[in-house]
Amino acid sequence: MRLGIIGLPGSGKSTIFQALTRSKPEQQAHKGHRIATVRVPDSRVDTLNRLFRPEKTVYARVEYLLPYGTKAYSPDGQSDESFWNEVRPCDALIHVVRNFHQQGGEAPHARDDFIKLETDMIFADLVVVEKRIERIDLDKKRGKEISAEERKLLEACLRMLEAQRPLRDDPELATAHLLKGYTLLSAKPVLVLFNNDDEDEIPPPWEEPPELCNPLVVRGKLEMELAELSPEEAAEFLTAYQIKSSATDRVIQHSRSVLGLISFFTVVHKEVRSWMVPQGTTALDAAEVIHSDMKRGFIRAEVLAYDDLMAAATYPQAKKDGKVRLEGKTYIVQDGDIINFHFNV
Ligand SMILES: Nc1nc2c(ncn2[C@@H]2O[C@H](COP(=O)(O)OP(=O)(O)O)[C@@H](O)[C@H]2O)c(=O)[nH]1
Ligand SMILES: [Mg+2]
Repeated sequence: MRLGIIGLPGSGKSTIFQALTRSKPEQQAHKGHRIATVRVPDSRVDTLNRLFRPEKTVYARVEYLLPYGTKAYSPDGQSDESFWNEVRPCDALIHVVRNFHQQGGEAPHARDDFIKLETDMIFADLVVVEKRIERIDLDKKRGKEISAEERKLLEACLRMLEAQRPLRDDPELATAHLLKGYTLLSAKPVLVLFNNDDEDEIPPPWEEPPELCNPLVVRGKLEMELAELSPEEAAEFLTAYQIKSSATDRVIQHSRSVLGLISFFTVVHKEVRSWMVPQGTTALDAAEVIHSDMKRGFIRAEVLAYDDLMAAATYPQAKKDGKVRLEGKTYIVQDGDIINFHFNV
């Protein structure tokens, strides 16, 4: 899962990237976007570790992408597309909105800032969709075969975007398979992070919030300082500022639920490992996440639910209890499944 960090210049993207990924500040010489991966904490993996005592443990990871470009607005109102192009391949976006006071005193105007970037995103999609429709119509005129279904979907996108609505408001349209290749920005799930002052935990005033995108309040600067501390110092810091869990954990857990992701586990070759896949993933597609050979040579999946393992205490006991099931290609993987794929290539 790759999450792209977007926001107006000065909203705190770099600060939050550093907080989330515990990475170093930007180097002057660095050109291009930055990517850092972070492990997804999961207490079930810790428990499996105690039970199986593997030599190696691998946690599922999320990737954060910090664009290199900035969303600058030139005086003629032209906006630079390179910023958007950097985040197009991401699965979801984290929209950082300034809700802290700037040095010198400018008060935050979170709502306006949010709408400004949101509008820009919708416009960027509109350009893509219009161009594509033109192209299809031209092809049709020339007697080429076109996809009427795709044309219809694009038309539906056009209507929404022209009404200034992000495509994510229509989940079916936003996830339509035929539109995947266009990497439309407003179709991606969004998490809004209000970047607050150190002493402030309150979301910004918002009279009529748009269908707001899973907002979370973080204190970027504070969290960045927290990320630089040793675990012992961090624990003291958390208590002092009454922070229950760090932004890193909250953002990950939140993204998981917003994106509808579930975890399954594998215990093989002395390795316990967690994997994240979208809800509704079949056993066959889950196998492919591990290795394309596993999908190609798929025979069956041996599945044990995490809770059943906990109830039985050991794998052999769970097997005796009849809790270990053999499932086929179309089985829908459930959160917490421990899966042993049988395959042959
Ligand atoms: N007070 C305060 N300042 C912040 C916070 N987050 C970022 N800043 C400051 O705002 C400025 C812009 O932050 P930066 O992360 O570079 O924003 P970017 O342009 O979106 O990458 C820097 O001077 C930061 O130190 C915050 O949560 N509180
Ligand atoms: Mg920056």
